[in-house]
Amino acid sequence: MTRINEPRELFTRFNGNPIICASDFPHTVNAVFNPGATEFEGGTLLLLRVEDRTGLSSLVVATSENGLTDWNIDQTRGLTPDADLVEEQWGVEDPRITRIGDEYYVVYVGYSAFGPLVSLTKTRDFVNWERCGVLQPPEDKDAALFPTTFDDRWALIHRPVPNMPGLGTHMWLSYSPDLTYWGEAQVLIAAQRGSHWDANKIGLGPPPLLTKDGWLICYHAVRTTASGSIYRVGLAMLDRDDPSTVIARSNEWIFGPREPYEQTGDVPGVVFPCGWILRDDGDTVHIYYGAADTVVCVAETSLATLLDHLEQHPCKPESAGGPLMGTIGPP
Ligand code: M1P
Repeated sequence: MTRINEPRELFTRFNGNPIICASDFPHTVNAVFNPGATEFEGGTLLLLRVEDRTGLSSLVVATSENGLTDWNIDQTRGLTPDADLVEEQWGVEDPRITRIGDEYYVVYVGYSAFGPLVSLTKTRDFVNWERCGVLQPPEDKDAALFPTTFDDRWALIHRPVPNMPGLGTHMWLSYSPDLTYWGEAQVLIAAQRGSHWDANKIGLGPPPLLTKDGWLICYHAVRTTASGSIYRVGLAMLDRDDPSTVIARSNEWIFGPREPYEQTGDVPGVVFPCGWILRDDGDTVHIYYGAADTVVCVAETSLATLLDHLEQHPCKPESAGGPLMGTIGPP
């Protein structure tokens, strides 16, 4: 039976959701959410954001053979904030994992006393880490690397926050020859204005996924209502050779909070994906997300469905003054 007001969504939630919660840990944990995801040693590895009751977060590994059930939390693997680093003074959060060769590059939010910033670390085994430093100063979040270079430059999508109210919070793209020095910063996708689902504040979800049509990205948008914020997810496509060129952007959100575990928790009304995996059949996509900043969940879709949706639901230029950028400037 269809429930009242049940929207048609492109993703099917796993009926065993939530797949990981605080009570799965042997010690006191406040919340576990916003995991990065990758295939690792023949299974699925999640890098969980685990917030303890001090309020600070660290990153902990969980693995599963089928990516859905029987999660093994491995507290010997993960990234603990380095108390000697000012950029991790208040914890590490929201990892995005990009595999490059045999290494896993993890872009994460370092919570410094000067504000949240974007940091990079890399690993081969999720036990030993090589920190690569701060990529973007505060306030900046929601960042991930592309797995390839463009004209010998690495590319990073990130989300700086302007320190003037009312200007919106948008997704940016920056390049680097060496993963240390970043420049050529440019707005990639601007938040819309007014009543659009993705008005005012947006940010990247999982790392870009290469498809036949280009780099598929999903991003979250925050809608402010009388009852609080709603975090929903939409799609965009970037040119395969020039990721600064946005080919398409969906005009509607495709995944939003609905289930009780998404509506109840520390921050109700939040779905926040940081990882997705395209399975070996080349079509099945598992998206891993934090729900209500409290638990970890997974949903499934097919790549063909996402590509088709993007094609069928383009953002109309006139609705935003431009499909991609036209929202910047005076209201
Ligand atoms: O509470 C929802 C999310 O809020 C922040 O995301 P953003 O800055 O993109 O709005 C983050 O703190 C995130 O961890 C959290 O899930």
